[in-house]
Amino acid sequence: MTSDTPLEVLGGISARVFLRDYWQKKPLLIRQALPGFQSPVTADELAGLSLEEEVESRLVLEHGDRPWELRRGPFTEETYGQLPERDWTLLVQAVDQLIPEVADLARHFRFLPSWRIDDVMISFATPGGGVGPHFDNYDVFLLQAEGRRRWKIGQLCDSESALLEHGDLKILADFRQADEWVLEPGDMLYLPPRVAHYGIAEDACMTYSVGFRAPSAAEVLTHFTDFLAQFLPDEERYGDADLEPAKDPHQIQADALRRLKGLLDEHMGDERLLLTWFGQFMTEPRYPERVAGGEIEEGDLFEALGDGAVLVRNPSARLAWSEVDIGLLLFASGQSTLLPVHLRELLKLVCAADALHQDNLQAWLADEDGRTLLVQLVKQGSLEFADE
Ligand SMILES: [Mn+2]
Repeated sequence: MTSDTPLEVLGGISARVFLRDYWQKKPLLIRQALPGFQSPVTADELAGLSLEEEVESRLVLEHGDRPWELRRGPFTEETYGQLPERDWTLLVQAVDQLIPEVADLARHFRFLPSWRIDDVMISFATPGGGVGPHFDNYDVFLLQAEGRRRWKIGQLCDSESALLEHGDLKILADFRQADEWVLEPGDMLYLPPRVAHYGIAEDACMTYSVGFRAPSAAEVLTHFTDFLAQFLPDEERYGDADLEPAKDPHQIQADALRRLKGLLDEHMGDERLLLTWFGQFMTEPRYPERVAGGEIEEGDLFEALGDGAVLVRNPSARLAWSEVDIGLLLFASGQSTLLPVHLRELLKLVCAADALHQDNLQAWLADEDGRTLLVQLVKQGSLEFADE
């Protein structure tokens, strides 16, 4: 399969054409992107998840204690007993980390970098339910999983766009409709960042939102400079050994600016550090407490593998790899490790394989660097034993 192969999930267009014409540019409605799609989660199971302490969930009631009332989970059985018949939505975040069949959806999006994917949020709405007209700063694929939802899309928004006076939800004061579709199970709508959208349940319905992450420019600058600063000793300062006699001692002259720019360029231009920071930042888990790991003896790990144990990626872990002048970098849940180039295939395996076991690890179990890496990933929590 090449990037020019027509993809059913993109309605028969290729990854190349999608990226060129739609990605981050304009919406794309894909009828029957996943024909025959059956939600692996029922509405009851989704409500069940929202009762759990560690699960991030919200309810939006259009006619609650106030218009567009937002409630945050965890909820109780009573919460659901007291809800009206219609016009409310339950949203549960990161269901892909809780239900493996939902995580499997990621395989349909391999034409995009996996480290750009944030999570799969699932929403269940009663008839008339919706969260109001709004925009997001992220790309999203909205997959209709059950029932029908009417999606209206509108204008391109930004932080200047007028919002309703509402503390909790960012609802647009002004929605200028451009298009409207009713999505049926298996249909999918791609929305680039900042396009106003408004989904209303036609009947009880469930929608999967495959959301992407992209750092803001402000985040890149503040986080990268914080990261850089840890490597800079206090004595490294603005220096002006080339100072010329001042014409006016009160004036900051152009040469001061030139020295500052030189200082910034010297550090900000370090590509290896930039990549290291970026890989760590993009693989930071959404819920770090779920990537805890623990102590394990190297001998015990390899004995278990020899006895048929299987390692899988922690569903809350994030992994990516890259290449630098002095070797390979593996990014695992916010940490980076510099590794020798001969581990390339192992890194790919760790990032992509459904399971790691004696058979596919064979070549690496005799390699000292490979063994060290596997132990490190288990201790760190990015890899764990599959429950049999
Ligand atoms: Mn949205």
